[in-house]
Amino acid sequence: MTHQDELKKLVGEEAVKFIKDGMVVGLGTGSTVRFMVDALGKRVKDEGLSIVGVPTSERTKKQANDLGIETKGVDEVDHIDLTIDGADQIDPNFQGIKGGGGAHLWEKIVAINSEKNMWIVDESKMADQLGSFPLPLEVIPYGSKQLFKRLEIGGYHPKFRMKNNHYVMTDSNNYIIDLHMSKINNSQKVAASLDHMTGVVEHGLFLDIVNTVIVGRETGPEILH
Ligand code: ABF
Repeated sequence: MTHQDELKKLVGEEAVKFIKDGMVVGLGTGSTVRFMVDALGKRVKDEGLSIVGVPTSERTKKQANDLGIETKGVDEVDHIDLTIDGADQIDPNFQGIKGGGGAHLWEKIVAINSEKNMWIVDESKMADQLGSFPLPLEVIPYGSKQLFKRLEIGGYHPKFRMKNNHYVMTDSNNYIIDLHMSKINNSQKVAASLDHMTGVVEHGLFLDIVNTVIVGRETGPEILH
């Protein structure tokens, strides 16, 4: 296991301590969350912990179900107590970029419907400023090439996310365009401009959403509120 994976496992296991019997828990996506769901499955199996998981991707749903964790869709529950998710980059104001795993639309839907949000990250995700991690956009395929041109003209440095020469498709069968902006000086302004672009379904700026961040460090898990 790499050092980074050890830090991911550390925070994944720490996060599970915050889950109480009877909770409805949003389950994020990504490799850090995979460690958390494994630890959660162990508690369900060993302690009979009774929770309902609300997955943010088909991948997470499968992992949870395979571990015997009951899951329901976001529209099948009347509330979500706590969502635990990963992140790609977090700035000192707890603003984040998510979507490196291609799941930020469902992640944001679950997050905004959660009473509390927690991000679990290894220390490499903490940054002084957002932007060096490319900002993901989920876009409707129809018209995406025209949108791409508008993003280029707008100085967003767009790139279609491809895998083996095919467009990466999201769980909602949309494309992803990553914006290589290097620095995001005003995240609220960038979010507002992207929100109004026809064809953009959702961007990966998660602003004023998270309540707690658990950072995996050499010295152990650092819990930030
Ligand atoms: C997910 O966590 C995504 O939004 C983000 O890309 C990912 C981070 O991945 P990892 O935990 O594998 O670094 O929520």
